[in-house]
Amino acid sequence: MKPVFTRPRSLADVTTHYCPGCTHGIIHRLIAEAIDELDIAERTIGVAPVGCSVLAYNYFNVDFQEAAHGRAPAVATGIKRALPDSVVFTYQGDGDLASIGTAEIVHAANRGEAITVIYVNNAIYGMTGGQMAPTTLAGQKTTTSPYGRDVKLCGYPIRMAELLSTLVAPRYIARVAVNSPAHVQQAKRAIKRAFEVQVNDRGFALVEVLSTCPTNWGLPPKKALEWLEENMIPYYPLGEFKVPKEAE
Ligand SMILES: Cc1ncc(C[n+]2csc(CCOP(=O)(O)OP(=O)(O)O)c2C)c(N)n1
Ligand code: SF4
Repeated sequence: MKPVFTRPRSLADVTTHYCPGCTHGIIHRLIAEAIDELDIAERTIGVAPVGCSVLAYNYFNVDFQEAAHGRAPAVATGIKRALPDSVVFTYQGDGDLASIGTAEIVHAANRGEAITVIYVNNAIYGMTGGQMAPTTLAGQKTTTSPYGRDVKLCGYPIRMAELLSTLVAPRYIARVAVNSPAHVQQAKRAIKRAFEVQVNDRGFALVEVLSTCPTNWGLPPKKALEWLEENMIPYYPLGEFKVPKEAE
């Protein structure tokens, strides 16, 4: 019988440490599928963040480098400049990219570094116990905002895809979600496109992926998928914010 669903070659055959129902695993799979389909595994180098995906280097069959918290775009810049034929991607949570690493991502995007950024927004600091992130929704309860995020005190949740889209240099910026089969298909297309932009020498590409954290949201996995649909997507609309023009 012909198998119709197999593990992508670029995804390591190991058990991950992610919590049951966490969608980090789906995003890993989509990245591995894109790498396989573009046949770039031999020249791909991932940059792992600090956060729940700190061990991402164990889960892909490609070369990897660990970066200090938030610094993945700076590390990726160095790798890509030293090895221009490589395909370099960062994998970063919202605490990593939109809080401690805000400067690094804004300047790497503004310089138009030819890297691919996979930005996982789960509206919370997962690894460290569910503290408020810059992306935590207004009124959302976390361990450091037990009465809900007060925007007067903490500001509004940051829409990174829109913010980075105002820069001239980035070529591809999109926001997707992985809470339903249809959204996973869209996410797959966007992630593959973000790698294609780099392979075709077109510069900086970023995909923001809305993801769940059932553990720190205090929800069972299925409810977490619904919470994402009902609460995150209205504030973080899905779509492509920057697309390379054919002539570019
Ligand atoms: C310089 C520094 N500051 C703080 C920390 C603690 N820390 C580790 S992970 C993390 C938050 C990670 O959250 P996020 O990037 O959203 O990823 P998630 O765990 O939700 O996937 C923090 C604050 C650290 N390791 N280094
Ligand atoms: S703490 Fe949250 S983000 Fe981290 S692995 Fe568990 S469910 Fe996923």
